[in-house]
Amino acid sequence: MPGTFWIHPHYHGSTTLQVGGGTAAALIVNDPVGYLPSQIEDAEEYIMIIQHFDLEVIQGVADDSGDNMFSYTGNGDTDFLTNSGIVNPDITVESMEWIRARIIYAGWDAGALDMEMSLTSGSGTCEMILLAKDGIYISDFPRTITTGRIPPGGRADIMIRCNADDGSIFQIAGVGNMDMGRIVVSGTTTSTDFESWTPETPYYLADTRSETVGAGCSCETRVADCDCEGNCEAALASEARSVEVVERRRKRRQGGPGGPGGPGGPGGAGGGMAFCINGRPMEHDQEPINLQSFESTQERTLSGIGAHPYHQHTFPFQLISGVSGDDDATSYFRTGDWHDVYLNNQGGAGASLIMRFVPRKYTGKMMVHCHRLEHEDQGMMGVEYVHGGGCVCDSLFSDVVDNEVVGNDLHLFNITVASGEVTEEVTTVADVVVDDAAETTTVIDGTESVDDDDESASFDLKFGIFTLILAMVL
Ligand SMILES: [Cu+2]
Repeated sequence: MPGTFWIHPHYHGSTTLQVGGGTAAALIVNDPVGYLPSQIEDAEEYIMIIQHFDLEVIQGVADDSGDNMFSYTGNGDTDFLTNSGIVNPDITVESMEWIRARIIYAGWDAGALDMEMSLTSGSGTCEMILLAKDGIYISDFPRTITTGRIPPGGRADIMIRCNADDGSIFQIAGVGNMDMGRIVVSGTTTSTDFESWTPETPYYLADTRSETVGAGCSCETRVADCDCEGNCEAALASEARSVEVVERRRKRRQGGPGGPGGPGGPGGAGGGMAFCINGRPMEHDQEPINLQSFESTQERTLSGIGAHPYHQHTFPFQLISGVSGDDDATSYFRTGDWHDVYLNNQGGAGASLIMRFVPRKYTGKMMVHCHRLEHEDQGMMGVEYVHGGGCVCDSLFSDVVDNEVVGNDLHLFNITVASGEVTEEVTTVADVVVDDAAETTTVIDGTESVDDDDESASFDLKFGIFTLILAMVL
């Protein structure tokens, strides 16, 4: 399905520093001609890459990780948003003109974007109509929303129309009411309200709500601390690393080198500073959280999604139940919607969600992680594994029995790590050595634009100059 996506580096342990330091770009898959209703297709598009620069926090992350490349000299605001590289840009529209905002919240921190618009000069009102989330068109367009609750890492395509006097100004704000752009009304035109539109749905986004979940394919994914909660057998192989990661983090928090720390007992990694999924921190060649049976409907009960933005690679997932706020007329989240990142604190931090997806086309690893990237860097990341065998919850590599899947397009890997055996060195933020020679700087000129009838994936940056600083240490 065509839609709004983005790219960012993912070097484990340095993701916060790199994304929080500015490395992000839009990836737009254009709509085929005639795919959308003409009023949407004809609307002017604005790509809004929303980046949060909290320079003091990022400096702290750089210090924690031993990085000496990031630095800033502050003589003003150290905590602000940019909109495609510009602080609080003006977007000039005509009264009653529909525009399509492709909003990418290139977020790395805790909260949702919570985008809202308010009149600051003149008179009038603006509407926000949700069109798509995470690059997937919603099935109940047009849905009026009042708050764009885009989780960190999430995207939303929102149709915006202001009915206002000439010269009126609307402030767009997000992330704790910081400025993210102004809509300036100049001139007037005519338009009509949208009629309902249901997108053509590709096979991989077929509705899963009435599907039968595959045998044994209903599993838990707990985005939480490192308590193994009765699933310690699966977590045992990671126990030594879990303790190690936590000890290193504790040392950084204390600001000194500290001692080596004790090994701790099973589940002894707690202390409130550990970031795990299903009791395990991320590690190289990690045992899968769950094994997925290829082309079987998967169901996950996600916990922790009131506080941690859960992000899943490869396969978007459909919201099945437990969608907090679903009964609001203007809810950003609704049962049946598709997402690839989900954070919804309207049901409290302890809220949980049941979601489904079907692994098709690809087998092999499917990454999941918290999109509060400091959590991810410290271990709140994991891998599921799609294979030709059956589903196994809280699995180990030793459970991987069948890689012979017809249609496999992904590189498979042969894992020989037996249950309980630890063979890899720990790599944490503190271990990453930055190679100065690896730094490259790429500048994309913002004037580049791609015709609407170009169906290929394209970069299309409409606001000014956007600079990518790629400091990949691969
Ligand atoms: Cu988190």
